[in-house]
Amino acid sequence: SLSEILNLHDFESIAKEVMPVKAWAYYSSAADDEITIRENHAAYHRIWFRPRIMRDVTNVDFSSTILGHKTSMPIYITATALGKLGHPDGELILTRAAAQHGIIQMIPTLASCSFDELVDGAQPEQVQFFQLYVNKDRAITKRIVQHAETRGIKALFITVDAPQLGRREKDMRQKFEAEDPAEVSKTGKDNVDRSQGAARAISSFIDPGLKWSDLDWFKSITKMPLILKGVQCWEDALEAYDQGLAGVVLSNHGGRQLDFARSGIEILAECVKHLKEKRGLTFPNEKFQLFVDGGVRRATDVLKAIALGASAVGIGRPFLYAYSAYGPDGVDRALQILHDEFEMNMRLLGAPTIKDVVREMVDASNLSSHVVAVPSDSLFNTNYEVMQH
Ligand code: HOC
Repeated sequence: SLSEILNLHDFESIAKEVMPVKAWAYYSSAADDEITIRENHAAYHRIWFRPRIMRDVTNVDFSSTILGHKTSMPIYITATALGKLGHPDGELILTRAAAQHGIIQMIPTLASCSFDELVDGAQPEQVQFFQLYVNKDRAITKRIVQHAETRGIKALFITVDAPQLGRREKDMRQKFEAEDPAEVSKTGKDNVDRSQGAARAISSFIDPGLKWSDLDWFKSITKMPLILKGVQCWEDALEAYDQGLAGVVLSNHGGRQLDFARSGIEILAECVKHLKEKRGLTFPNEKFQLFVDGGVRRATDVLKAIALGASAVGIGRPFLYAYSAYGPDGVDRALQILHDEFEMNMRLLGAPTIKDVVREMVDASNLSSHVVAVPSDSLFNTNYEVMQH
């Protein structure tokens, strides 16, 4: 039962047992040998805490802001596609959970629910972001972006790590039927290859021709803050800063694109160093924000990212597993667990507020050592099993 679920890993183990194979294959799959998806999580195991003592942690407050908007915890629900594969209500479950827990949801381009359904499902003051896949037909992209702005979306996260689909072999072994209930409306029903999994069927419209100079066009069609999602080295983070963007998400797309891409948390450390050296920036920074996603399963993971300079951290798959296994109650429980973990770990760290979670509280000297870590949790075991087949 749900009361036996004690951490975010548990949802994954249960989801694997109860989800339809096709849905499990799509959500859990990652590129090639699934090395990066494991590294995303394992990298956090190479960072250690340096807690401070006697700092009056009777009350701890882990509320924060993301791009100037309040959040009850320094996390957001990141974009993931095809939400109805796991539950008939799909992403709407996440919209409601975000409202209930005071956090921000990033609406995906490839949601199973329509964009308007997810905006209409939000509370009046609820903040939502939008994740954009850029269409080969820029008129469509312009319409989507301007509609998002009109509907009150507060920031546009442009995905830049997917000029071509990574090979997710678990997913490729499945067929994605035309009548699948998770079918996304935007992609059209014809001329798509449905024989090799969901991702291939839904992604043919994405433009591999996207380039830096297109940013001027984006700036001309919207006033929303622009953030690049999928930056993987300091050079590109620096370029984004120089182009006047509001931030970057240091992400490898949940390990689903380029296998052997490094973890977001490792890229974070690199970006903080180089943006300080080359532009004098310190982090967290209100004007240019760094976000991380991939492999986050514990509040301690989030606190490590915050200490290293992230403004907030995106969490994706765990919420999909939570609602696939338990419906809305699962997501509620997942967020409650994170809440409890924040409270306890901030006390133990000696940080009464998120601003007190500073660089000196972590030892990241081994972060880039690329030791193959073998964490004994379900994320590792799940993928290890897959690799044996
Ligand atoms: C070529 C673009 O984000 C996923 C989704 C959709 C894939 C788009 C890839 O499955 O990771």
